[in-house]
Amino acid sequence: MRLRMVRYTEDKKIFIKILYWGCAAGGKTTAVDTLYQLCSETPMDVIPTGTLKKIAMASGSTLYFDRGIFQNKREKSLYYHVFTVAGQTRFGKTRKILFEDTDGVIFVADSQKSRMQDNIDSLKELKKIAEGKLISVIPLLVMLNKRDLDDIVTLEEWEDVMKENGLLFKPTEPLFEWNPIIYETVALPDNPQNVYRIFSECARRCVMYTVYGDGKAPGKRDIKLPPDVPDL
Ligand SMILES: Nc1nc2c(ncn2[C@@H]2O[C@H](COP(=O)(O)OP(=O)(O)OP(=O)(O)O)[C@@H](O)[C@H]2O)c(=O)[nH]1
Ligand SMILES: [Mg+2]
Repeated sequence: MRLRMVRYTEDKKIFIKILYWGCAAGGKTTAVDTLYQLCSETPMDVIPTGTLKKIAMASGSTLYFDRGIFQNKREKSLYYHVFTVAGQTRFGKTRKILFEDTDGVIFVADSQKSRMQDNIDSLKELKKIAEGKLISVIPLLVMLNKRDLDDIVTLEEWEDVMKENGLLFKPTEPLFEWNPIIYETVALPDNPQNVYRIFSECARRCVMYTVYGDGKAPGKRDIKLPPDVPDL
């Protein structure tokens, strides 16, 4: 594998950094908690190593970040460092630092209509910090979370937000095939929806960008079959 973005350690371990980003109380910590639980209890293609580290306030809201490490079961040298940012507006500086060296982003949007402006502000902040690298260099996926609640936006309404922010390409545009998939999710552990699927797709895209795109979104011609991408 030709690797640029992801990091090696001396003992040949490969680390991929996946960041959950979004406004306060959107469900980032819950999603990673549930991911941990799912991968611990059911045989999945990744396993958590150690416990999930959470630095939170008494309210449960994240103060600095959460961090979990997952190992790919087939490619045992491949690890995923999973972080969540602290979503409260006042923690902007911490979020900027945490963004450094990120290989893939999962944007967690709170589906409730009342939270739309907060989601949009958070998306714009992410765009600014990413300096044009989203999708072209850093794969992006979206959790449209809390689908179990009432008074939520439709998938189409969220697609419009993505289009308005230049994050959803037309079929004629080169990055179209790497458009962020918008997953309708429930992050709560009792009846989770799409929590593992989105993580798995993000991890897969990070590896595809690295192996076939030399750290960028690969073009169709760059992808040679059969892919030597670890099966996630
Ligand atoms: N109904 C519902 N509630 C959810 C869902 N996901 C998270 N929550 C709830 O939303 C609240 C906030 O969740 P957190 O995971 O702490 O949110 P966060 O994005 O980490 O927030 P910050 O750390 O402040 O950035 C908690 O009460 C969760 O139980 C969901 O899919 N459905
Ligand atoms: Mg949190």
